[in-house]
Amino acid sequence: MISRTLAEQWMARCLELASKADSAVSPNPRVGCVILNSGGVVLGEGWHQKFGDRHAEVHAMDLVRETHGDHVLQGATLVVNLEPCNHHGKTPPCTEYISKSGIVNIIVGMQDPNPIATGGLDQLTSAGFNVMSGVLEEKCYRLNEPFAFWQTQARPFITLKIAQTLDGCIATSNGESQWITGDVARLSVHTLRRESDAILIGSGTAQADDPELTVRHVSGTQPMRIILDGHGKLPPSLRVFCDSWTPKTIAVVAEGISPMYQDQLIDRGGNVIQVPSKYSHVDLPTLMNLLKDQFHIQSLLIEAGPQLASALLRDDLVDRLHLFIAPKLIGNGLHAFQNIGVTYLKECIKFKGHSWRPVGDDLLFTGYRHPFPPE
Ligand code: AOF
Ligand code: ZN
Repeated sequence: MISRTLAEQWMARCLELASKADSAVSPNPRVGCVILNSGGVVLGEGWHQKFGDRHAEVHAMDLVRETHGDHVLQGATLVVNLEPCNHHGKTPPCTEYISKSGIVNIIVGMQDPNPIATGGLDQLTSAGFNVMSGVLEEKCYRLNEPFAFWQTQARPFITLKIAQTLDGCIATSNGESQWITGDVARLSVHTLRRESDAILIGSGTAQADDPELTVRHVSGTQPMRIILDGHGKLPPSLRVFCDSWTPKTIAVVAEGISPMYQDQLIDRGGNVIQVPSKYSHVDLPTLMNLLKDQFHIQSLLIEAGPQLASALLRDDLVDRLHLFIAPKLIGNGLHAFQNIGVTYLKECIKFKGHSWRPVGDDLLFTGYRHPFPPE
């Protein structure tokens, strides 16, 4: 068995491979796998590419066999960020495939939170494999936190994305907001989008920016586009209501509202859903439950203005915050947040497991609301 330090290096590679997956794998997890020979040299790599397809471990083993033949797996090490599955789902259990392969060492990042598929580690341990587990466990968990959340929660895992200046402004006082952050940060937003099942914006953002909400700067599966338009007042000419991705558009209006774009959007394959409102705004918790139940959305990226961002925080509907900070000042501009329910310092909304990463000229803060290990 290789050292823990080496195992961590290969696990980091598994996470890179897993990150190639976009929402095409949803609601399944993002998984990458590396296979090493008995001398610790890499024989092959695989990743889970599409819902219903081969699991990462099987993909990697198949590639090794095709390239080098069956015999090279004798005495090999398999590294994977998620516990190999132990169930008959759309594919047979990976544990079975591994057991017949000649592999002897298994290195795993995290246990499978899916109660139906877990048990692989115990199974492999009792079958006599050398097992090393919990390698880069927190990183593995954070990569698949939407998948873990999906197992127990009634709504999608929600990521809030904000782009602001050093002094917390997302626009000037006359509403100018394009662009606060630089090119590199804007590109990385497209990567965040391609990792999500759906992107949601409020009517203010839809009206002001007329965004396409595509992943055009990176290749990948187009996520669903959800437009919050409680009063149904947005113009039918907005791109999300008439471009080639309209089948991926869901407009959300309050109960009893039929917006002008309704027929046009439905004819083009899009959706209009009515959600009960509270204090003249669409009830966000109800909407979120519906997005899971009806549209099977596991990870939701919200690109919000101040009203929506603040409402989400008040309703405790933010699980991860991505905050881009540009090295600029605006002064008297529009602030990212309004009332978020904090009066006393002890009530501040705090983030866990956070990181700060330079992205071009800007800085990206990523923080989580839920602890690791999960409670
Ligand atoms: C994946 N890809 O690489 C791994 C998974 O219905 P199935 O047969 O595709 O099984 C899905 C479950 O298998 C999934 O929820 C997870 O618990 C487990 N592992 N799934 O899609 C993979 N390793
Ligand atoms: Zn599997």
